[in-house]
Formats: sequence, C-alpha cells, structure tokens
Amino acid sequence: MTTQQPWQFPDDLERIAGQFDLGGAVASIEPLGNGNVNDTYRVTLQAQGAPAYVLQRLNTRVFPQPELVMGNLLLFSEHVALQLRNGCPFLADRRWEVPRVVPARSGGLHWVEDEGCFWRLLSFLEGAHCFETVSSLAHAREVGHGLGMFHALISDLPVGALADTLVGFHITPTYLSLFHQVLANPEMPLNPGLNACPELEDCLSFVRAREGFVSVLEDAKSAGILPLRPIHGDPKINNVMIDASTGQAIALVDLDTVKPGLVHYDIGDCLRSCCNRLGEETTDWPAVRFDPLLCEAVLQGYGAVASSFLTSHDYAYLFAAIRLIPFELGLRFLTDYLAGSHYFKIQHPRHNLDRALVQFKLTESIEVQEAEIRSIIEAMR
Ligand code: GN1
Ligand code: MG
Repeated sequence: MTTQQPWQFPDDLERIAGQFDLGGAVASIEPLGNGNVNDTYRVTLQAQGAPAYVLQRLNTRVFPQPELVMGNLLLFSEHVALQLRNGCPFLADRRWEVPRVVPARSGGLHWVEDEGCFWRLLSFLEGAHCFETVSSLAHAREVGHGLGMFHALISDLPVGALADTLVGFHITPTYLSLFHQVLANPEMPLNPGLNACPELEDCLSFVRAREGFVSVLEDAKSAGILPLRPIHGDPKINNVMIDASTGQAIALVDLDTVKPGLVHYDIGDCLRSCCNRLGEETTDWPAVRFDPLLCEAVLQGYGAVASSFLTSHDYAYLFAAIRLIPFELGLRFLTDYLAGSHYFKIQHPRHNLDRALVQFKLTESIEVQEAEIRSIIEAMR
C-alpha cells in the first residue's frame, strides 16, 4: 500500500507537471482548494494568456483502482460533450463546462510516479470561482441549478457503464458497521474507554440513538423504489463553479466520485453543505444550524431542471436524504477520528471529532425543522 505524504518539494511538482502535455514552461505551482482526500495544485505557465491546469495526486488508499476513476471520468466527459453538442433545452444560453483530461507525454491519461503515486492533469476553468459557504439566496439557487443540470446531463448515461470506483461510498449501513468494528477493537488509538471526553461521549450517544434510521435509503434501493443513476457523489458547495461575471453555475468539479448511486446522496450532500452558513470546518459547532431559506433556494434551483426526471418516489425520500447524509458524514468523521484519522486529512488530532460535531449539530437542526423542510419539498412537486 502506498504511503501518502504531503508533497514537500516544488521541484518535484514541476518535474511531475512536465510529464504532461502542458504546451509551455511552468511559472508556478500552488496548492488549490481544501480537498480532504486528494492533493490538488494549480499550474500556471510563463506565457501571458496561456491556459492554467489542475495537477492532482489521487489518494490511492481511498481510490485503490485509480484507472477506473479515469475510465468513469472519460465516459462522463464524452457523454456530456455529446449532450452539449446536441443542444440541451435546459441549458439554453448558459455556459456549461467539463474539465478536460490532459494526456501524459507517455501516451496515457495519467502518470504513475515512484512508489505508485498516481498523478493526472486537468484543464483549469477560467473566469469562475468556488466558495466555501453560500453568499446569498441567488448563489444557493445557482448551486441547486448546477446540480440539476449535472444530473440532467447524465440522466441518460447507462448507469451500468460506470465502474464502482469506491465500494461502499454513501452506503450508510456499511459506515455504521465500520463504526462498530472500530469501537469493538481495543487496539484503536482513540478508544473512548481510554480517551473519553464529553463531546466524544455525546457523539457516541448521538449515533446510537439513530441506528434504526441508517438503512432508509438502502432499503428503498433494495426494494426497487429508488433507482441507481449516475451521480456526482460529492456536490458540496466548493465543488460548484460560479461564473465570475454572470454569477451562474457553470460546472461541477471534483469528478472522482462520479459513479452509480442515488441522486438522494447528491441532494443530501449539496444541502448539508450549502445550508450550513458557518461551513463544515467551523469550530463553533454549538452555533451550527440548517438554514431552511437556503434549502428552499437550492431546491428551487435544482427542481427547475430536475422536475423533468424526478419521480414521486424520489420526492418521498428527499427529507430522509437531507437528514441522513449529514449524519452519515458525521459518522464517517467520527469513525475516522476513533481509528486514528487515516482517511480524511487533518490539521490537528481532534480535527475529525470537531468535524463530526458540526455534522451532528446540523442533523439535529434538520430533525427539529422537519415540518418546515417537508413543506419546502412539497412545494417543489
Ligand atoms: C471528501 O476530498 P473532498 O474534500 O473532495 C469526501 C467526501 C466528503 C468530503 C467532506 C472520496 O471530499 O465524501 O463529503 O470530504 N470524499 C471522499 O468535506 O471520501
Ligand atoms: Mg471530492
């Protein structure tokens, strides 16, 4: 198994970027975004006006078969390009883009460095930004619209053609089993018996009180009520690019988790991220709240496109998804904290516990506002 270490030597980064068809000399390579899993850099060239690139090292502990991730990305990009060429009614005069994969000089789509590090290069989308928190209702509506366009553009991509690149992703009962395994293992570095603190005890009770609810989406999937579709997997606020001049959503980036799933995972993930005005990295977790006005705006934007493909069963499970996905992410952060934080990158030892507290507070806020959120969903139909 490859050990992933933060890359420390810019010289090495430049040499790695040089393995790809950049079309010019590199001026600088800077860290880009705040990904919790992969390492991402922006590559700027020396020539004035030359396009910039996104250089990424895929975390092969999380994505053990990175070639399959590239395969899904290609299939997805080709499908969307075809849709755009054919002209989509809901796109009308909007700009919509998909990052382009830049081939390696060796001929493939990626470059495997010493020790199995898996690198790839993508085009950088110019004239657009992403944000860590929502800035306005209009921004929230655009994020929802962007997710709706993303789903609509791939709604006729045969789901069986996409590989399962991350087995168990968003399968909440699997995360619950892992949580129990970790708790039962006395060797775990942060076994609560050894390192109890009031916040950790609160998190453990929070999970235990909700165990009966974790299979709600998987049960509906197994019963054939909710179909597998191609999804993004991680459509949080900072993965939705907003055009700098029009304020419109123009792309969803971070396409590693494009694979078969439920659109409910995406809707829940988008809302848990957009409707938390303090952002998922806040340390002021007692103040975290799910904002129903932002929820309404995101769902209006989403529904403007998605009403064309959502079924009445889909609507019936939206509230469950909105409640489940922040709970699931809290559970994932908590389990990683207990197991020694080997999955999500951390800046300090308590980081994943703090992140779990934020997601659980958000879940609680959703639960107490259930009636209002359900009426927002009703108004979409
Ligand atoms: C991870 O690496 P990043 O930040 O794009 C995670 C998502 C979580 C997210 C929380 C493959 O995404 O599922 O929602 O952190 N990605 C993976 O910020 O596990
Ligand atoms: Mg991601």
